[in-house]
Parts: sequence; C-alpha cells; structure tokens
Amino acid sequence: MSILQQVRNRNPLVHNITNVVVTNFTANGLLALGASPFMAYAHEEVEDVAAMAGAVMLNIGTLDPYTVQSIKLAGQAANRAGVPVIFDPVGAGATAYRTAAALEIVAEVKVDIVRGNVAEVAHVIGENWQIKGVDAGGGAGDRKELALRAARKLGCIVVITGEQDILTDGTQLNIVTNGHILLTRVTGTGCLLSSVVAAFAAVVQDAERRLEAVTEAVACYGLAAELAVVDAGGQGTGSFQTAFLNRLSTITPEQVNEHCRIQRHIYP
Ligand code: ATP
Ligand code: TZP
Ligand code: MG
Ligand code: MG
Repeated sequence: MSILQQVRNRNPLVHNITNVVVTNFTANGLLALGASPFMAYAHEEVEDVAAMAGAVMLNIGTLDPYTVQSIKLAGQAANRAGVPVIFDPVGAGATAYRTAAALEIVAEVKVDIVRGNVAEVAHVIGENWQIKGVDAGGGAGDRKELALRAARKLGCIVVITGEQDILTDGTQLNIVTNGHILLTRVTGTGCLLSSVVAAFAAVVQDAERRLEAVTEAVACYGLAAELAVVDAGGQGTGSFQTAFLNRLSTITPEQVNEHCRIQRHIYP
C-alpha cells in the first residue's frame, strides 16, 4: 500500500514546535493530507506530547530561548520513546544566534531527518553558503555532495529542497523534480513540507524504508503543487495557496505513482 494511503488510514499525530508565521498553514496542510496536527510548546507538556506522537517536527523559524528549550525537551523525549524527529533549521546561517541554536539542537537531539534549503543544511554542519533571511541565497557548490556530507556527518536522512529536491541517507540519493515555482511565493511551504515529511515518517516503523517514505512525501507534495497551479488558472498566489491545500486533500496514490519524477542513485 502507498505510504500516502497509510497516512490517510492511520491519521498519525504529528507534534509540531514551529514558527508563528506558518502555524495555521501547517495545521491545515496536515489535516488536508490526513494527519493530525498538534502544536505544543510548554516545557511542562512537550515531553508528554512528543512521546505520544507518531513523529515530532522541530522548527526554529521564530526561535527564542524558551522555544529552543522546548525543542530540546521534545526532541530528547522523542528519542527516548523511539519517535522519529524531523528538524527544519529555518534561517540557520542568517544570524549567529540561529546558527548556534541549530548546532546545539543537532548536538543534543538525535535527529532522524533534516529538511531545509541548501544554505540552512550547510550551516547545520558548520559549512558556509550564502543565505538571505530565511531564503536560500544563490551560492555555488555541489548540492548532492553537500547532502551526502551532511547525511554522513549527522547520521540521518537529509532533504535539501529547491528547484530539485535532493534526499539522501548518505548512500542512496534520490532526486525529485516535482514541484512548481509558485511554491516559493507562498510563505511556509518549506515548513509545511517538513511536517508532511514527519507524517509520512510516522507511519513507517522500519527505518530501512524511511528514505522511500520521505521520497514519496516530497514527490506527492510537489505534484500537489503542480496540479494546484492548473486549478488556480493563473489567478495568483492566494488562489494557488487554496488550490494547493485542496490538492493535498484529494491527491491519490495512483496520481503520485503515475506522475512522480524520481531519479535514484547509489553513492557507496
Ligand atoms: P526557501 O526559504 O529557500 O524558499 P523553504 O524552506 O521554503 O526554502 P523550499 O526549498 O522553498 O523550502 O521547498 C519548499 C517546496 O518548494 C518544495 O516542495 C520544493 O520542491 C519547492 N520548490 C522550491 N523551489 C522551487 C523551484 N524553483 N521550482 C519548483 N519547486 C520549488
Ligand atoms: N520568517 C521567519 S520563519 C518564516 C519567515 C518568513 C517562514 C519561513 O517559511 P518557509 O517554509 O521556510 O518559506
Ligand atoms: Mg520556499
Ligand atoms: Mg524553510
């Protein structure tokens, strides 16, 4: 059975510690897909919520010291409970504080999946890449090699998104070319993708199958955007955002199977 169908059947609880910009969009996107969003930040409860969740998504988009501590507590509780942890290092590299927080989080929490733009992923492993606020700068360098280095250094799956999405566990490397430029004109589409990846990871117990699950999540998301562009009929980004949520709720496993564009490589 497709992993998308398993998400719809099992309605996994996804604990999100995310940013104030994208909270509502993330909750609605997860609901549209068939998952169950839960946003919880209080130090008094984050460990309980993380331990009961199917997956935990940690995002530093509008971080402050309290939230960074929430993230560490939730991440460590998820680690103890064997719950997969997804980290979105929004804006790592943009300020010294953000970079330091991202480095602390990956040092103190065993992260299973990192999803970010190319510059954020570079800064999470102490490398340099041009960044402009929370958006990837231009930057030169080999994105595939960077993804492989990051996956090997962090011992986790790394997803670098952009025009092409690169996903790797340090040996297998998949490239997904579904998606649409309009995704870059709506805030929170990267953050929501991190939560969608969490929902797919939640229903796959076997870590060996996790890269395949994440690849299906990214292809499904990109394809939903392509279909939404057609639905929105050139009316602009507001209509696209609504059409995109509609497509997340109606996209079928058959459509994903037929229209996903995935290249698979091995880097032994
Ligand atoms: P950034 O802040 O750099 O935009 P992000 O966290 O918003 O990063 P993106 O890289 O924008 O994350 O990825 C979000 C979604 O947008 C992914 O599905 C990705 O495939 C898609 N996407 C990003 N850039 C493009 C593009 N140029 N063409 C098509 N799809 C894109
Ligand atoms: N500022 C701080 S967090 C945030 C902005 C605009 C949202 C970023 O969302 P995404 O998904 O990385 O575009
Ligand atoms: Mg974007
Ligand atoms: Mg982002």
